[in-house]
Amino acid sequence: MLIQTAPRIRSSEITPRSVYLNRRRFLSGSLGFGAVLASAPLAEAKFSGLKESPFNTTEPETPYKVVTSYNNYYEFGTSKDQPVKYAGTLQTRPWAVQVEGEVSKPQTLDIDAILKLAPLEERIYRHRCVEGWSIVVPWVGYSLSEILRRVEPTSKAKFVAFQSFYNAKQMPLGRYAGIQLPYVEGLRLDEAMNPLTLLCVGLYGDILPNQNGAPVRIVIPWKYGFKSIKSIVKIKLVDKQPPSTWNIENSHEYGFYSNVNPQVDHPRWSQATERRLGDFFKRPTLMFNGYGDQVASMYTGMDLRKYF
Ligand SMILES: Nc1nc2c(c(=O)[nH]1)N[C@H]1C(S)=C(S)[C@@H](COP(=O)(O)O)O[C@H]1N2
Ligand SMILES: [Mo]
Repeated sequence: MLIQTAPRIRSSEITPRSVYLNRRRFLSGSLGFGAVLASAPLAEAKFSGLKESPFNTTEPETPYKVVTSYNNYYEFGTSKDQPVKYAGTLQTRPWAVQVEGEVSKPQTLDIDAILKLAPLEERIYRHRCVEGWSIVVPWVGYSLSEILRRVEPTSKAKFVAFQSFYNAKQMPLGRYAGIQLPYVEGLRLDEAMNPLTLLCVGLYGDILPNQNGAPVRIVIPWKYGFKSIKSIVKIKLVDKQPPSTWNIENSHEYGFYSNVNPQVDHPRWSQATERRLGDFFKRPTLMFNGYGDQVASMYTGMDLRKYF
């Protein structure tokens, strides 16, 4: 499913990593955006010695500037240019994530414990938004399964429910979001345990900017972007399919599974193609966003039109 042509020599292979990360950020920040360049921290990126992941795509990465200034984060405004302007009010310390529900060892994990729980990897994933655009992002994190294993799910655990932080003072635009907050999402347990499902704490070798879901989010590369819930404070293992924000708002248009599928159109537009941000031409969208080898077997025998 994931067809890779001639291996691309990444600059990371010929340049010391810290130099490369800073240069990459510098370059991506300098594409005509002087203001951002001035404010971008050019100091050493926070994470070093990141493990390379076998799941990395070799497609060109979307510039840092684009990934961090064209966002979807309704708590900080409903248009794509608002989160970068308004997410500064989010307080990411102290921060804890409660892991509870159908588990033998419930835990409240402080963000600093989360950062040290397992070796951090760089995961360069394609990310496909339900609205038809896509990006390639070098995320930082580790498999969510690392945390789920440690809390020991009971035999009743069938799904995982996630909840974002919500605070009206820090997120004054939340009341105009037009969706119920806090933002909630969910996965089937096997989807949550899949090694591709990332507990994400950074991008481009650095910590997550607030607008991208600081200090910790989930990234699920074979599903539409709205499944990748930001700024999480709760992970609850449950026995029934949990509610998910866009399904609550419009169950006709947004299903629970929301696997990227070029054959199942959104009621109001086609999902057959996508525009990679920065590209002029659209490209075909791949089944499971190109991650079929890793995930298709989880859906054998399921009617993906019914479970869209
Ligand atoms: N809490 C929360 N999480 C969220 C959203 C949101 O509005 N609130 N938007 C989702 C959508 S629709 C997308 S496409 C991705 C965007 O992630 P990015 O801004 O890092 O690219 O975040 C998802 N997670
Ligand atoms: Mo999205």
